[in-house]
Amino acid sequence: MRKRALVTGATSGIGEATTIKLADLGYNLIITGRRKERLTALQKKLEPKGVSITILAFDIRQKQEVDDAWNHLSAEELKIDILVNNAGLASGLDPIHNGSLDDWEAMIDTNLKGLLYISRLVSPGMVDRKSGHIINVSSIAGVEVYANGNVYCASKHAVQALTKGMRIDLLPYNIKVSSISPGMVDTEFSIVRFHGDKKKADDVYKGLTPLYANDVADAIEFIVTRPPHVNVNDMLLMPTNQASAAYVHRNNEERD
Ligand code: NDP
Ligand code: 8X3
Repeated sequence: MRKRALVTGATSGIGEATTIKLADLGYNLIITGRRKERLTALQKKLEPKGVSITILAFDIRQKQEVDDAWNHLSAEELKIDILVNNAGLASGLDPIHNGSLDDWEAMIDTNLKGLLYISRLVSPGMVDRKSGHIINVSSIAGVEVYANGNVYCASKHAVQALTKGMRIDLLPYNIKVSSISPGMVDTEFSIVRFHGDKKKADDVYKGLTPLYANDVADAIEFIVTRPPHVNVNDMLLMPTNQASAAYVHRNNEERD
């Protein structure tokens, strides 16, 4: 029987690339995000591969929406082998004294509370079946703090702490818990961070070759294909042009 994975934030970037990768590996999928039309397009693209794709469109910050979507799943769909907690965002890049409370709440509600809402629903089934794998998409921002990254970095540091806590709590139940911590990945991330300002977003990746969503999906493929006795605790994945959160080399060469 095919295994099933649930990927949050599958409408773009890392989540979309991971969904495609997992479909290629033969997983049935439950894909989530707010933009239903994108989920539907992905479903149409992947179903010809012979896998089943279930769409759940909801705002992960709204607990009631998350619960309602969850209650639509069949008993079969509730058996989730892999959970990829990917949905997330940075909103704004301001010093702490100028920060917007709305931006802060969006990041905390999505990156932290949303991840918790989903994990609280999915993990009991894994515990009952004594198997499962949770992969939390963290960031270099969960390992280092950089100027004006304050609340985004705090939210990803919290993801790192939760990953460790989940691993300890789920240890008796044969459940793997991993995190992946990428540096700069060229997705819609910076467009969202700069509230739709495409020019500012493009400047983030100017003159360097960033990671692409598929590079992160490749790493997630590595994480999920280890043998049963091996768990990848955390994987830090950086562009060659980025040494740390703050040190970036812009060589202006053509991208790979
Ligand atoms: P994208 O903006 O391309 O994708 C973000 C995804 O999260 C979208 O599918 C979006 O779906 C979903 N999402 C955001 N807010 C909500 C919400 N309120 N409810 C439901 N879904 C939501 O960015 P990335 O692919 O880059 O980001 C994916 C993850 O990777 C994030 O957790 C991010 O922090 C992390 N990351 C990104 C890096 C980068 O440089 N790009 C580096 C390190 C980590 P929709 O808008 O349809 O709801
Ligand atoms: C996204 C990468 O460096 O913008 O998590 O924080 S960074």
